[in-house]
Amino acid sequence: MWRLYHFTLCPFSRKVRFALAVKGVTHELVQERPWEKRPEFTAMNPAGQTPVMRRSDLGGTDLILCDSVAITEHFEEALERTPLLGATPEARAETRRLVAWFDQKFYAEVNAPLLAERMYKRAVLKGAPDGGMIRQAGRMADMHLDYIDFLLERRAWISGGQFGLADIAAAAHLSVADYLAGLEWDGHEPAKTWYSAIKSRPTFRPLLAERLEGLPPPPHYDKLDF
Ligand SMILES: N[C@@H](CCC(=O)N[C@@H](CS)C(=O)NCC(=O)O)C(=O)O
Repeated sequence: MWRLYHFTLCPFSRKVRFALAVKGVTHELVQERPWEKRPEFTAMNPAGQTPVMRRSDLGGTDLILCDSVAITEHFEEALERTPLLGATPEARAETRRLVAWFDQKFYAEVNAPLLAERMYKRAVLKGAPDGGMIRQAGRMADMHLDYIDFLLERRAWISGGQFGLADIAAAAHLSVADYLAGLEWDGHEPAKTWYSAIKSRPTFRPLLAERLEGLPPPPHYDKLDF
């Protein structure tokens, strides 16, 4: 059985959890606070970052996978069922471009500042968040929602013609920003319709049910009609 070392509000962990659920990979969850830098954790991943996956029941050396892209691509290669990257080289390039968009651009411009100000400063350090940083993250989030609207006016899913890994990455990152009250959905109908469909999936519901102690999400967070 696989173990996934994750953090509830880590978007990269959420991306892996959603992908594992869609592909039907059973796993146990271990909650890890990466900023604590537990020696046993950094021994598995020298980068000290969630997510990490470990399998200890193979006999011999444990198998350890680190980094959300390496993990999701590993399961794409290892399991043929429910392909998530696309049917052609061009489709796979587009899916990978958008996974990188959310993992790099959305994370840097929206989730990293929101996590620093609303989660780490407030819930861990018990300090006051920087309002200017939060407002700037909100402005960037709005531009990202505009871009998602633009894509969904031209294709059925963010990945392209089929649901895929770019939808999973987008949903993982947006769900964290939404938990941290960083998204204003009004005026973004295509994005809203798409996210409502994602929220109704049984493979995504467990993520929406989870809470971080002392940091509740806004009331609309897990509602299908928001
Ligand atoms: N490229 C990595 C990024 C993972 C990442 O940045 N995880 C954050 C939590 S959301 C973390 O562990 N940060 C602690 C650190 O960087 O020291 C991936 O895709 O898995």
